[in-house]
Amino acid sequence: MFIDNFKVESPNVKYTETEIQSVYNYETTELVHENRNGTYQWIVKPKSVKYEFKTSTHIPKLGGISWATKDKIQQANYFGSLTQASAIRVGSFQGEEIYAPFKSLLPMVNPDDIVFGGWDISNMNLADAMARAKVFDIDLQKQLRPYMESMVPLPGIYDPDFIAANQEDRANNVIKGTKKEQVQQIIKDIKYVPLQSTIYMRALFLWLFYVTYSASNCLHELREFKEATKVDKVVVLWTANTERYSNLVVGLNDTMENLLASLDRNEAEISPSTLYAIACVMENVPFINGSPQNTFVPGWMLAFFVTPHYVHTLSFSCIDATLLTWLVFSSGLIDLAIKRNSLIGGDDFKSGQTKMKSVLVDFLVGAGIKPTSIVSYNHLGNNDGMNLSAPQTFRSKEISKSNVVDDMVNSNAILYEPGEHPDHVVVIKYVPYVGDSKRAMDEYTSEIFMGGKSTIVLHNTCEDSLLAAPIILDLVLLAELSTRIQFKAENEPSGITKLWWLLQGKFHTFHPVATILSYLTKAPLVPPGTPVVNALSKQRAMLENILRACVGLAPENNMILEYK
Ligand code: NAI
Ligand code: DG6
Repeated sequence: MFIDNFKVESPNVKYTETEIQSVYNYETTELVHENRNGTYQWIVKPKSVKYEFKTSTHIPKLGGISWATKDKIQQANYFGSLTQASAIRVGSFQGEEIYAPFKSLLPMVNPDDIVFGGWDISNMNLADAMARAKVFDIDLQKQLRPYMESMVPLPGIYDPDFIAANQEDRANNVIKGTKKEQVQQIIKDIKYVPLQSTIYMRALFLWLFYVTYSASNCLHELREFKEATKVDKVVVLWTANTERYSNLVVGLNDTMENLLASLDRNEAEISPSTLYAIACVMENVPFINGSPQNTFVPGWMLAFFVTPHYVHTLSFSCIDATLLTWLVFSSGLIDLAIKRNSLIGGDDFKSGQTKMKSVLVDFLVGAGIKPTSIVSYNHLGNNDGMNLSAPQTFRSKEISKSNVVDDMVNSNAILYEPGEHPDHVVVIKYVPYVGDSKRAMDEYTSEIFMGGKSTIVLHNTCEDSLLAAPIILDLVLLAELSTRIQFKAENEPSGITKLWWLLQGKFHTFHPVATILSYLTKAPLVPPGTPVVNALSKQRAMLENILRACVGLAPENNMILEYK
């Protein structure tokens, strides 16, 4: 049975005019490695931590359309969106399982209410861009054209060093000036851009999207912007071309101070995506990177102690380099986002092949089967495929597609020796004729019982853009939602994020590096020192269970003990 929505009645949950408050007992474990009677043992202690959550129910402030295809009259839908088209189990009623929409868990922005705007280095209006993309049926395109032809992107930040040379012809709409001036222009755009008229959200795809709704951080300049657009929060999402990787350079982008000083010096190694991200963080506007490049330039660097109190990186001097060396996590941009408590998330939309991989490998390893070779091949003919035909941009994609089975492999030492890993190869070819209809072919070879071998082959043909658009939407909706949730724990668990919590005082928001978005990205960005989880079912459970906690519901445990 399916219900539209529900309300929780519990002494642990209170619905007020402005928020939902919940008290939640987080049942977890604490591990201790102890010497007991001369031998070291792992002791697992069950542990309960009391949390309090509060979620603002103020939802910051597009219709129905149908069109003829050769098969039928098609209605617009949000298929492929976790928040809009998936369901959660609420419980059992008279022997029947009851499900409700995922979006009924907590108040979320209705995607129909999103107002879009954005930047692009190409000045093509969205109606022409839609025709050029050749994704939507012609009848739908005809209906959408009147709404889209007046929508022209704002000039974008272009740096030919970061994307493929084959993109140069498109770059006719660019912001001039130094990098700092470009950042200032983006900030101005966020504040004052007169967003285009309300349009059918369902029509939008494959453009550099940005934006929408609420950032309540008050700048009085925002008033003009809000009045013009009737929005009160803005979310920016990078879905522009894949850039090459930026180099992590000591003194350039390793700390917040160095990054901002490099901006002042107009340093060449700051990519356009990093510039947009800086502008957003400065304005406390959530920024999500939907492409594979390392926009936030995170990395581990060799450092050394000069005194017990100071850690210096190697660029400063090598006088004391003989002293203790140390690996330190560095990212000027993550540093900036943490200091300004501004949400950042990424990297790279997880739309098809990788999603399948993070399910299949989880299933194989979880079943005690040992994947030994994974070969993922795809070809496509859209502009993304053309840009990825350059080795340096392909490399960014290769990296984000390659690390997605690490946590599953590392979870099973019965199958894998320490450091052992399946052969994993990723190939992408540009074949213009197939357009947006991407072909993805995968071969998984595994070792099974008594030296046997099992080979699974998958072939998927699918419009690339139609997989990505709902994910873009989910990222924006969930990022916005997560800025409205605050929580505190009775005893804050230890760990790398502890410092963050201490800075926050009592109730605090999630860590600005939004791991809550992991389900939607190939290479989830996590706070320094936090484990990366790639297994799709775990990512979904994490997200669903956190939202359940916000309304005082226990995590979905699938035990169904009442029927056992
Ligand atoms: P696209 O090439 O059709 O669109 C990218 C747009 O960005 C172009 O209009 C281009 O002019 C513009 N652009 C390039 N550099 C810019 C800059 N610095 N500032 C502003 N605009 C700029 O690409 P598509 O297919 O929309 O993909 C976008 C990104 O999303 C790519 O990085 C792609 O790898 C990633 N992605 C796409 C998926 C999908 O479509 N299924 C899935 C996963 C990731
Ligand atoms: C080549 O693979 C084009 C890419 O941009 C993909 O469409 C995108 O990365 C999707 O990857 P996946 O693995 O999530 O299907």
